[in-house]
Amino acid sequence: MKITRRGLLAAGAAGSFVAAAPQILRAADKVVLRLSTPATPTDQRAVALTDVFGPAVAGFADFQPHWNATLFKQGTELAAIARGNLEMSITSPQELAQIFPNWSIFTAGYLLRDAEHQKKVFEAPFMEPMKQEVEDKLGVKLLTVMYLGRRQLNLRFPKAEKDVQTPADLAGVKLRMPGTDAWMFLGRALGANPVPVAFTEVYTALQTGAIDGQDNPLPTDKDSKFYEVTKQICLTSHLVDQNYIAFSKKVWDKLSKDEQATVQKAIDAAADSERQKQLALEEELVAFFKAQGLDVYTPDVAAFRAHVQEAYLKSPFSKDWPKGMVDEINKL
Ligand code: KDO
Repeated sequence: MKITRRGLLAAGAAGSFVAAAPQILRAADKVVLRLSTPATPTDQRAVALTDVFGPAVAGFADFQPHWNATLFKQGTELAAIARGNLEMSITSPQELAQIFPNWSIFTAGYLLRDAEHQKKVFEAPFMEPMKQEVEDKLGVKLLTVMYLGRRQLNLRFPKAEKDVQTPADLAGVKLRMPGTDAWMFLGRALGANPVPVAFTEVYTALQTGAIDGQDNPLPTDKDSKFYEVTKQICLTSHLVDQNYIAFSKKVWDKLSKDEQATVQKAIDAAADSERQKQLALEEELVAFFKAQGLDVYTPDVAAFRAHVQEAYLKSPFSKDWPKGMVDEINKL
């Protein structure tokens, strides 16, 4: 199913997705919270949701996660929540930007500095109108921010064959990106030739040579075993990647104030636990990948930063960014 911005917003504005939504599911008198995501069950976001979030809300909610995109395809989850067919997902600014162009600000490379900066930005007062618009027009509450990690280039060639120091070295490299405009733009801004591939297809695409490489944070490269089918990791740290926990507003409004507070506390605790684990893994994993025989090295990051930032400032995306927000973000 293709999500169109106009289609979704029209449904939201007319309230039709609310009217057409099926009854909120209840199992044994508990609210059913189905979450759909392409994340694997061993990914730290999944671990935190299963071990921290699920048990904390178990008094009134039956948390039912579906990993590996088995319930909804990557990128179709927001539409499913808006239409009342799903209660939760792990979304991203890249997905939100397809519907609300101002969210593309967070798809820009080299904007957020680190995990702490990312959390401060999500909680900053200037984010409120953006979150409110998503809630009002799409019926989706963004409950918390989850740190996915710093995205790094991960290629099939050994460094001896392809030494990537600057964006020019990526010319012609078929770099897999998730299939939205914002991700594809990031691939081009890095200097590569971006190819859209769903997350669940990346391992095979690397194995068969359909793509030359992909970008993800180190914990994802380990968890999804991309190191088995690649030869180098070039530490560009081009995006401090963030995910948001999306929650159906319709379901939220049916919860009591106490239940809402419990959900919020539980999801924040899950995000905190996940953030600490991802940060620790990012530290540890360089040694792991080297031990697996991969070349792991730092390129000319200043060259990548200059190239990527210039591409964004000149791009049509930046025209939709809320006025002054880049400065507000940098000030935090
Ligand atoms: C990916 O497709 O590369 C990506 O890392 C993008 C993220 O925004 C996030 O959606 C993630 O995939 C999935 O949750 C799978 O880990």
